Order: sequence, then structure tokens, then C-alpha cells
Amino acid sequence: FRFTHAITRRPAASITHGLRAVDTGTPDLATMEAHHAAYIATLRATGATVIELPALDAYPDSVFVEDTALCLPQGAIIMRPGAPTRLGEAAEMAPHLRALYTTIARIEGPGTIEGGDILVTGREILVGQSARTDAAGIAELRAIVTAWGHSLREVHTPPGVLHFKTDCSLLDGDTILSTERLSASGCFDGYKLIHTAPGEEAAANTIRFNDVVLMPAGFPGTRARIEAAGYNVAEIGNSECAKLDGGMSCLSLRF
Ligand code: CIR
Repeated sequence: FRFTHAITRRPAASITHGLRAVDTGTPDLATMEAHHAAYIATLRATGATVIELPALDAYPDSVFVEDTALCLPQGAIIMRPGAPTRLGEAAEMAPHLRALYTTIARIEGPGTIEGGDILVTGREILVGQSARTDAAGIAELRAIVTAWGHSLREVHTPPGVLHFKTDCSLLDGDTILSTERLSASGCFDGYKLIHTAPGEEAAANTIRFNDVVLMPAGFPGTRARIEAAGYNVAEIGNSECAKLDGGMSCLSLRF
């Protein structure tokens, strides 16, 4: 949760065609741009360098850069998104990571895996199988990260939830914010847990970025729990990304 860099990508006008599990309305580009600017400003205020990539109109979901790669101290790994319309986003990210990392690995397939299903904690890498991430994709990632000295544990994303991290986030090396429906599986046994407040499951996707926890605006019960545990919270508008099942973690690669 200590980072010197983040990579973001500007939302494209095609964001109105972004993937969504349930249609709750078309995202408004101008509002999303305002939220995105606040997000970037909050990351920068911690002293980090934020690399802003240009919009990619050919990929409506390309603002959600987290799904395209996994950045570790040993190197970056280019993912293989399970959503066919998002597959090309990984190749678009690759040259930017090559400019920053000497070691680059790539998930070759045929398995698929998206960054939203990967939680790196202080002690291990947790990966949730989901509609986007399959066993073959996880096996390929496991081979790469174990060679780099990490241990990987496979877990499951609750049914109907897009990504593993839709329902959890890391608050510090061994403290996790989770929905009750996810932690009920026991996947976080041994960690300190803070649960989202009742009815606030959509608050689970936050990011701890240096000295601040960025959380989606409008979840006072969960905010109070995070603050009571001593964290410094910044609320960022997320109404437009939420229409596309996106949240705080999806909007950046952090390293
Ligand atoms: C999608 O369905 O792929 C996008 N609309 C949302 C991706 C959110 N990404 C994430 O949680 N890491």
C-alpha cells in the first residue's frame, strides 16, 4: 500500500457502451471525467507520480486499467482479460509498462485473468476465480509469481459479483475491508477484518494508497468503520463508474 507511481487512463466517449451486469443507466462522460480528475488529484496529493494515458475510444472499458496488468516489485505481468471486448486493452498497456519495468511477463492463454481478481497482501497473492478469471489463467500467473518468490492462494468470488476485489480491499499489510458475503467463505482467516456496513456492499472496493484510503462517496456507515480503525479517508464520486460495475481499484495500476 506504499506506492511511488500510478497509471490511469482517461475515460473515452465510448464509455457509454461499457460493460455492465445490470443496466442502471448510461454513464455521463463529463461527470465521470470530474470524478476521475478528483481521483488522480488525490493520488498525486500523497506525493506519487501519476501517469495519465490518453483515452482509447476503441475500448469502452479502458478507463478500468487495473484489469490489464499486475505490477509487482519484481516486474509487471500483462493480464489476459476474460471479457472479449477487453482483450486488446492489455496489449495497449504493455508498451507503457515496458518503459517502466525491466522485467515483463505475460499471460499467454488460453486461460484468462483480470487484475480485478487479484489482491496482493503483505503476505501472499490472493486470486479469485470469477466469470473473467479461470483456473488456467490462475495457473499461469502462479508459475510466474512463485518464480518471483510470492505465494499464491486461489479463492472464489461470490456468485453474481464481477471481480474478487469488487468485494474486498487491502487497508494495510494484514487488514482487509470485505463484504460479509465474501469473508463468510473463510478466505481471510488470519487477517484483521473490517466489514462493510449493512447494505453498503458497494463500499468494499477501496484503495489504500500511501496515507489515504480512497473510497466511493456515499457510504457513511463503512466510512465510519474505516475511520474508527484509524485510517484517513478521501471520498471520491463513483456514481458513473458504478453503473459499469467499476470502483476505486479498477481505475489505476499502482506500484
Ligand atoms: C467490466 O465489466 O469489465 C467493466 N465494466 C468494469 C471493470 C471493473 N474493474 C475492476 O473491478 N477491476
